[in-house]
Amino acid sequence: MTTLPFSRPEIRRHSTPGHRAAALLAVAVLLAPRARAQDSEPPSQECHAAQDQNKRYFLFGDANVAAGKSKSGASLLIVLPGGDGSAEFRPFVGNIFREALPEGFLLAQLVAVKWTPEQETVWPTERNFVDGQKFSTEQFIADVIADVSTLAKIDPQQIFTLSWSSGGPAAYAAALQPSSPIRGSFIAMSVFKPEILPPLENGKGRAFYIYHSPEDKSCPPRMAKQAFEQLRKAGALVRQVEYKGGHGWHGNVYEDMQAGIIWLQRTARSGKTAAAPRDKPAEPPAPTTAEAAPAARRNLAANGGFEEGLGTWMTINNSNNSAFELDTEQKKEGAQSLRLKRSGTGQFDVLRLNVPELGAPVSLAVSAWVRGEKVSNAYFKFYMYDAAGKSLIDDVDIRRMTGNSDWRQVRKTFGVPDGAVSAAVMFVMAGDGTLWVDDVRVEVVAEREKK
Ligand SMILES: [Ca+2]
Repeated sequence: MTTLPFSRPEIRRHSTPGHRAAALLAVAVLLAPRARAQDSEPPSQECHAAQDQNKRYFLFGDANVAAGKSKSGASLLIVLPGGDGSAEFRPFVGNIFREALPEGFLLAQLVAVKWTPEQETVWPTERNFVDGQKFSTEQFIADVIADVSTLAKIDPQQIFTLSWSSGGPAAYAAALQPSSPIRGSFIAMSVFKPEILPPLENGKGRAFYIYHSPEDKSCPPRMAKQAFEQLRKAGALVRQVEYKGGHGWHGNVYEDMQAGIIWLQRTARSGKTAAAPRDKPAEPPAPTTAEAAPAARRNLAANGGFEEGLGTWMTINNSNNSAFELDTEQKKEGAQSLRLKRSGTGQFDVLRLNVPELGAPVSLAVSAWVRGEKVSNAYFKFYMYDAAGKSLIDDVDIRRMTGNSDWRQVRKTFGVPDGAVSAAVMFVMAGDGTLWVDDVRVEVVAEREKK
């Protein structure tokens, strides 16, 4: 579980760079020819829209790669951070790009302008302006979309915003402009004040994913409910999702973000053909919370808790120095765990579970409970394969594990590429030490809608 403070988000790193790259490359070659090591920070560049130094933004992702994923062009997520909306959110937004976004996305993080020292509204708009303001956030967003469009073909049906707290009011305003380019808005922990917004009717056919904690003491939860009801009445496609923990990012942050983004993508796509009829566009509020949702998820990893012994788990003892044994003393779940003890050097040893049939998920949350004693170098990895057995994802790492640790859960969410039919979970021992594994899960976060 991750709790991110609201104003200074912590930077979550899966691993440290450096000597990791060489080891990773070797593992990649061993296990999946197409996999390659990746830098821990996603690529981003500083840009200025409309050649205006005040319209500063960070662009995450490779324009050519993103645009190449779909004939219609790349999807674009525009992020309006909360707090002071400053450049300091860049590492956190980098994590959003890496952890929460499906393939084919570019992400533009806008940097708020402080026009005067006294300015309180972080993201001023056409109707909620501040002294000295030379442009509104709506204009800023439009210029960034135009700027990114010079780098890559952007699918006009797949332009979204993600905002939280102080970013929320401007995101509502941008989406409610007449002929707004924004097709969907993920708005988290925000106030909702219709008196400073364009007419809500402008939101007809547009998607809003409203994410709010019932324990939020800073932005009243009643406003989220009001936004849901009034936007729905106005003909918008709205989903309201609650999470635990009050104001701020809590729990499985990136997973929750991804669920919202995927909903926006799907809703925007279906809205293109269905054109959102006036009286019946509404979807009931999702009864999910960050806590409740995982319990209901389908788990594709059979015997992930080793309760049936090794079962279909494969053990690959390349070094002849590893022992794979069930442990009834140390366990996280049920009666036993798997203990992988390696006492010497040699080739990598692997504990592997195949997921022979993926079905049609859009994204998967892969997790395990692990415990370590003097682990010098171990990895938790996830691969997806096409019908020919070819590995389809480049960034297969979930976590590198070293040293001593009590039971902890490690997890990562993966977007499922087109053509993926099977998968495999792997624990790789690249050095000595003892690693315990229990309660391995490959859970369906979102599924493609049945035709
Ligand atoms: Ca178990």
